[in-house]
Amino acid sequence: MNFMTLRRGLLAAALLLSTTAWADATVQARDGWARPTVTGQPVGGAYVQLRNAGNAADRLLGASTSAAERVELHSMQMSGDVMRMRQVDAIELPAGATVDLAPGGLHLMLMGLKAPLRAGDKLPLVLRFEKAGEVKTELLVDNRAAPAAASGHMHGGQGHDHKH
Ligand SMILES: [Cu+2]
Repeated sequence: MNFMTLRRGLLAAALLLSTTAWADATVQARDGWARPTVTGQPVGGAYVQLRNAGNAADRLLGASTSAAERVELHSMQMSGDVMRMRQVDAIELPAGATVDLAPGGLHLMLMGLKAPLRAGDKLPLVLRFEKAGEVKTELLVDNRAAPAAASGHMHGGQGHDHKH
């Protein structure tokens, strides 16, 4: 038994101990997309909507795609006048919550792209959750409008613009 198998076994045992966890461990991903990239661009932003339909909080711990060497979880924060992104260890997904990974906020960073992402491409994406385990979805490469116009989240008094 290797370490991963052992770890999964322990996880499964832990979930079985809390009576309703299995039935409620329903984490869904939808509307995954990524920005097109230009030749030579090593990284790309990717976004997806996560929903936890269960009664127990879960956490997104990581992701992977065959299109990139690895995927990082990033957040964006204002630092003075500049919007900066930084890597985070996990993205919390409270029970019953929907969390949008979207431009200007939490997102996935595809690191080490193997080829430029072209509009219309579909990339397989595997999301790894602490409790729900692996959730498979897809990223559609799509040239979407600027985030501030598309979602109300970043509106307000900040008055700063950023691109990511
Ligand atoms: Cu990023």
